[in-house]
Amino acid sequence: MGIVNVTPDSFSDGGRGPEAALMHARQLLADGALILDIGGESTRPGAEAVDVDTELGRVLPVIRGLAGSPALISIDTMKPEVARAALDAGAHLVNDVSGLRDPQMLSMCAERGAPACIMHMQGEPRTMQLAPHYGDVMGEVFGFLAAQAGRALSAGVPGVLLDPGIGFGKTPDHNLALLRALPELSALPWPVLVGASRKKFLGALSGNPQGPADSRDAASLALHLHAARCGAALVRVHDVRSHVQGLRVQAALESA
Ligand code: HH2
Repeated sequence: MGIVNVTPDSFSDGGRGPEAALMHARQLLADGALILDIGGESTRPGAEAVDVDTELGRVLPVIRGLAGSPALISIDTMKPEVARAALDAGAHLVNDVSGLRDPQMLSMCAERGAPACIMHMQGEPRTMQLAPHYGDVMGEVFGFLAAQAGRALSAGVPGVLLDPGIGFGKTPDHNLALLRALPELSALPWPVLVGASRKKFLGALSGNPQGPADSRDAASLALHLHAARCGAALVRVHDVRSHVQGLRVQAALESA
């Protein structure tokens, strides 16, 4: 899954208006992305929320511009109004970092027959990194995901992906514990998505704590290869080209 941020303020790869974002989306497809995740609101720690019209003004031209391309299109939003309009414009999947906690998002996905990515986040983006706290991080995160999957499917959502939400209300230790436990999440009956691309904790882990976000691509690939070995079905990434190469090599080694 290739990341297409149509935002001025994403922690990486923002600053593109709709036209430049559309060109970027086409490049990610040429690089081998299967799904494009289009987002018009940054969810980086501390980000301010944007209103529905602003978000729609960013994402709809990109989704419409991709009509007729072979891309599967995912809309990265927490707002049911944005998700609905994106589906009307041609999106196929709703990627909700708040994990369908809003009952209107859940019922809208069910009514529209749209599959959803359910991500775990403790709190909300503005404050989630101030003091993340868990009694039992795996139990709480995986328990939330399984419960939301059950709720969504029984409400009529046709399919779900589960995402542990790396960096969303989590310390580096929480992220690592969840990543080490991915085989447990993959053992549940739903496909798993992991999105750690360029996230800040990778800087410290890889001995590059001060570098810019795009200097963390090799670290991102190492982490996502681990996720794929642990059963993740999808990885959400900025640098599609290097991930396609790495995942192909890993798949070739495994098939031998
Ligand atoms: N991470 C981000 C945004 N959306 N969706 C899922 N399912 N999983 C993630 O880990 C995830 C996500 C944050 O990354 P990015 O879009 O690059 O940054 P920003 O939110 O600043 O636009």
